[in-house]
Amino acid sequence: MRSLRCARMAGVLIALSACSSQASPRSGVVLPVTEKDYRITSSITDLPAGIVSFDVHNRGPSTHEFVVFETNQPEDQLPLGADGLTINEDSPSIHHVGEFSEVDIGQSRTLGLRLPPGRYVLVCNLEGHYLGGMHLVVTVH
Ligand SMILES: [Cu+2]
Repeated sequence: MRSLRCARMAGVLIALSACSSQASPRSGVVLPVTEKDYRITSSITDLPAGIVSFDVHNRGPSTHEFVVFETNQPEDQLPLGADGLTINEDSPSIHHVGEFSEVDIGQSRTLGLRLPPGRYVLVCNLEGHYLGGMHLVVTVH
């Protein structure tokens, strides 16, 4: 849902692309993430600090978003915006780290981020999707 953070994201985004033909070796941890109505799941929720590749797969049945926040807030109590349906991504109690604003049905996209130790919450912040249960805590040591 956010486009103004591009400059900030550029600092942490690694040159990784699911559709790149370049044979750049993957370093760090690959974290498989599955999104579907209305859950986010991963087989890995604890990982070492460093480069993390989020392999995000949308199993539908609708388009989803993928957003990474760093926060100590309980995963189901992130601050909502005025609409009451989406997280207020500008709230001082959460820190926007990176995102895909859209992952189409059936699509897989890889988001590379350099993550320092901390607690992260992965969400889909489309209207109602977060409230529906699309959040997952990942701890980086
Ligand atoms: Cu969603």
